[in-house]
Amino acid sequence: AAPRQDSLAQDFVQFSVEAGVLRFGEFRTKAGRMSPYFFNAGLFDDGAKLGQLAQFYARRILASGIEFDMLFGPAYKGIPLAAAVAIELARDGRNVPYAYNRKEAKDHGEGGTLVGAPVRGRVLIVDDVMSAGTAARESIALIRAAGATPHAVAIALDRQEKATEDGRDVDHSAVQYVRNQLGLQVCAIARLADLLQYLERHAGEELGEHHARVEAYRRRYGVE
Ligand code: OMP
Repeated sequence: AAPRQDSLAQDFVQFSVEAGVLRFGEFRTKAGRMSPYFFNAGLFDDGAKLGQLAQFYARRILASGIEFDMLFGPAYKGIPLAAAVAIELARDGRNVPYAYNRKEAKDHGEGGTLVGAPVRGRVLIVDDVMSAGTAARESIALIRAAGATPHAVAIALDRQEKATEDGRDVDHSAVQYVRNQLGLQVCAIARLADLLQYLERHAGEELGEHHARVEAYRRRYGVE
């Protein structure tokens, strides 16, 4: 049977393609893989796009049933994300505190300086993309060091690919690691599977031509 279509995810993939955030070509990922697609959340670069993005996050977060006391946005890309999602959640009747970190402090070995609301309770990390999971581990350590509980992660895109450990591919994805080993809940607006479904829906069009390359990438680096 064909997998069920997730309409929020489909709408989000379409929005990302139209905004030029999700692009097709040849890109080198942080883990050094040559990817036929790349999601650059920094290109949600005007008020309207950032507002729409925040609506997608808020809808996914509220529908997930994940419980949280505050939001945390990891520097740099997570900062506007957490701020925008906090505004959107407040509009939806769920006003929660938010905080973020400075990167500079970490360079001086001070363990990261936190800005915004006091970091306490169950913290929901708002980030852009999870590939190998490096960024998530850093945020988790910062939140623990502040004496709070890293409880969940909300991301825009789960690339559903093998995480790396000491430069080698392992059998689980970063999201699976964060969920199963670190015990955090994770929700993603869209996943690689949704992107593939979107490209399949556009078979015969220009967009559909990327399906084979993205599918080949999934076979090589993807997880179930
Ligand atoms: P990990 O920290 O290894 O999970 O990789 C996530 C980071 O990779 C993101 O925060 C981005 O800096 C970058 N990235 C994207 O933004 N979009 C992608 O499609 C792929 C990556 C990536 O390099 O893997």
